[in-house]
This record gives sequence, structure tokens and C-alpha cells, in this order.
Amino acid sequence: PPVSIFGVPTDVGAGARGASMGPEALRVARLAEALAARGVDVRDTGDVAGPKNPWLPPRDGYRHLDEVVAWNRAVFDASSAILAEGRMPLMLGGDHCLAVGSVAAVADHCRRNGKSLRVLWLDAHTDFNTSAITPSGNIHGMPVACLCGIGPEPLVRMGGHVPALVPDQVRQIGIRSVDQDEKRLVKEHGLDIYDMRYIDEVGMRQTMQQVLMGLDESTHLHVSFDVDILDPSIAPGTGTPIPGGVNYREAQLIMEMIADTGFLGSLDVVEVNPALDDRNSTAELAVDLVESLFGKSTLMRD
Ligand code: DIR
Ligand code: MN
Ligand code: MN
Ligand code: MN
Repeated sequence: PPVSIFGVPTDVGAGARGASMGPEALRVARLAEALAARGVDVRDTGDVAGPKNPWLPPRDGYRHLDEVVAWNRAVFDASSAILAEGRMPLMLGGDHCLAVGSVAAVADHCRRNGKSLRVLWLDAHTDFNTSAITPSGNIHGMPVACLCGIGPEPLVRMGGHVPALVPDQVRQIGIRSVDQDEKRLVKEHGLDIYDMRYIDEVGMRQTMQQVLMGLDESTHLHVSFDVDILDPSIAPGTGTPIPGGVNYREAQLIMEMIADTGFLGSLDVVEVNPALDDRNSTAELAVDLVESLFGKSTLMRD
């Protein structure tokens, strides 16, 4: 399907500044050109707009809630418009709080079109915090909870339908950092989490076979790719790097196995932070992996 790229240059949901430069870093790494070279009909619609980062401490367990809501409304509108045109939204973050808007738009689109949505959350973190339990107040640690109906009213209601998602629709891959009370909450809500220990024990191939089980022609796959799923040795340019991440070959296999399904319907690439990167290598690796997600492989396979 044809792809429309849009950038969301903000870091209002993060604990480190710099993810606001992510869209430009991914453009400098020639994301659109790489997809076009694969024969994808791709358009870059530019950046959406929103408030500046006031860089204030959290209030009532949330940092920059009003700004996060404003940016997510812009994301929801951009993503919804692209889906309505029959194109695939590719969001360039920005921090991961923006997935509230992008996934809410996709959930709404699927509901209207009789599609069943499955969300693949590629991340070191489960992003299932709430204002009551967050150690940071950073809203990029909360989008999955918000999408599942737990969170501040304006974020939970973003797409109109509450909750936007049920935990059943989510698969989380690469997880290795879950906060103390967040552990209890993800267990309580039955999230399907393929953490690094699981990947170590069964291998990435079997992990992805589990993750991709039960798909059919009606499935819309949304991939929310937080680059901190990758090991910091290969992806240093991100705000909350956690050791023990997915290596280069494992990451390629994730993307290639998703591509093989043929059901990719939308994508977020988030948490690229050029201020912390080594010569744009994280953005370049992200582009390489997105190429694989769109079907690039070493050989023709059957
Ligand atoms: C941490 C970090 N769990 C928090 N979360 C991040 O602040 O809630 N998510 N970095 O991507
Ligand atoms: Mn995340
Ligand atoms: Mn993360
Ligand atoms: Mn590749």
C-alpha cells in the first residue's frame, strides 16, 4: 500500500531532550528515498505542529500533560487523514507518548472498516505506567496504559472509543525494563509480553511465530517501533537506553517476519534522539530496519 510519512518534532513526553530532532535525523538518513527505491509509493507530508517543550517538573504525576494532549491531537488528525486516503501512516517521532494518537487513529479506522487490529510494541519498556505509580511523570512511559483505558481523560478519550484497545490486541517484544508497580499492573491486565529472557530462552524465530499467531486477511498490524528495543551498543541515540537489548540479526528477523505476513498497516518510529547519537547511526539503523519491514531481504524467498 502507498505510504505517507509525517514527522512529529517533539520530546514533551520524554525525560531527556532531543527526540524532537528525530524526524529530521530519519530524513537525513534517507528514509523516504530508501522506501521509494524498493518500489513503495511514498510521500513525505512534512511535520505536524504543536507547543514547545516547557521543560517543567511533573504536576499530579504528569509532566507536560497539556502539551502531550495537544501533540497527540495533531498526530490523531494527521494519521486519521492518511488512513482515510487509503494510505499507510508512517509516523516519525518524537517520543513514544505520540503513539496514543497514532494508535487511537488506527483503532478508530479499524473499527469503521471491520478490520481487526493487532499492535506490536517493540520496546525495552512496557510503557504501562500511570500517574499514581510512575517514577518519572514522563508520559512516554504511559501510552499503552492510556490506550487500554487507564490514564488521564483527554488521552484515554483521544479516539472517541474507550478503551481504544484491549490488552489482548497487544504483543510486546524486547522488554527488559519495567518499573516496580508497573510489573503488577501489566500482570493484572494480562499483557502478552515477550521479554528478553523469553527471547534468550526460545530464540527470536519462535518468539515471532508466537507474536504473529492467529492473523488473517482481516488483520491490520500496527508496529510501534521504539528504537530503545535495540541494544545500546548498536543504537546509542535514544533517551533511555537499557543494556541487554535486541541485536542486529534479531532485529532484522523481527522486521522480516512481520513483512512476510503482508499485513503491515501502520508504523511508528520513535525515540530516535540525535543529541545522544553517534553520527546519526541510530537513525541509519532504524532506516535499515524499516526497509526490512517493507520487504527488503538478502534473497528472494518462497
Ligand atoms: C520509565 C521509562 N518506565 C518511565 N520509560 C520509557 O519513566 O516510566 N519508555 N523510557 O520508553
Ligand atoms: Mn516506548
Ligand atoms: Mn522504550
Ligand atoms: Mn534491511
